[in-house]
Amino acid sequence: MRQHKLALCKQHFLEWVCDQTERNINKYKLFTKEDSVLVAVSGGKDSLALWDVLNKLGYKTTGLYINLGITGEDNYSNKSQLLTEKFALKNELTLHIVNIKSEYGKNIPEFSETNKRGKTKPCSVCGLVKRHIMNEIASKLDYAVLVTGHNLDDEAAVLFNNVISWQVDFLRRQAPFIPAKKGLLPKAKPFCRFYERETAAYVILANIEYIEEECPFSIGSTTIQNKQLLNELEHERAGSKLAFYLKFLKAKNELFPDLKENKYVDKLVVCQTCGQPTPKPGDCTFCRMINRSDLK
Ligand code: Q46
Ligand code: ZN
Repeated sequence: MRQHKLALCKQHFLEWVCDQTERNINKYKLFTKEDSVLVAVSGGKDSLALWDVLNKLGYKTTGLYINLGITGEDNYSNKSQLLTEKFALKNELTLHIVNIKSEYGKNIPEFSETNKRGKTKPCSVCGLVKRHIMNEIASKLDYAVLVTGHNLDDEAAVLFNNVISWQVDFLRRQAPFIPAKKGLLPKAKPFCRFYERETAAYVILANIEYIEEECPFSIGSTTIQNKQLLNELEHERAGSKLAFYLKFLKAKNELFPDLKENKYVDKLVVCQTCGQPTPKPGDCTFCRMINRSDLK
């Protein structure tokens, strides 16, 4: 690992990932061994590696898998659900499964087709649906925190995108831990300092079966382009991706001296249909999408 000036054998690498995860959890005060933790699992390497590590470290975890109904050549959603179920069974862990087609009548591609103003990008619909379901399940079942497998490459790509378009509100909100407020469950990213190569190495060395194919909708996305650019930079200057992200976290207090106020969260009200937080009175965006007459 050029970025850390470190080389480890298999056994020590697996231990290193567990130790570093524990360190991140403590450093960013994400959660404790007493908290019930809901892990959002997609069947991909990051979320399965995270669930495995948290389980090994003795945290109280339950998985949440959302079947998005994405097919493509490899039947992406069904395959990833099978692998997630297999992992849960092997490790005797509880897994909640939500199938959006059975629950809400349409899958992600269908939701993205049926919009009054024309087609919406599948990833926008998908993000909205996932955020809604994750927050709903976590609050209903009383989990203390929702954790996701976002790694350093994901965080650096989002940061890069928000910087080049100066999305100040998004920059303000980007952090390894987002505290609870007004019906929004706390969210934590214990893997935010791991390179994608490190989580990939972890699943291979720990013998975890995961979905290797990417979601067909991710091909050519801005996030993937940003990741490629950052990988080129990383290739020239090892450690630059980590420095970009960590120095941003450090600079945040200076950039946003009023960081404790969160204008977005302060404005939230309760959705009249589902009871989840929404920025405007009435129905939230999710309920509007589900109830829109052209979807029936
Ligand atoms: S699953 Fe959903 Fe991603 Fe596929 S449709 Fe886009 S957002 S690319 S993490
Ligand atoms: Zn709602």
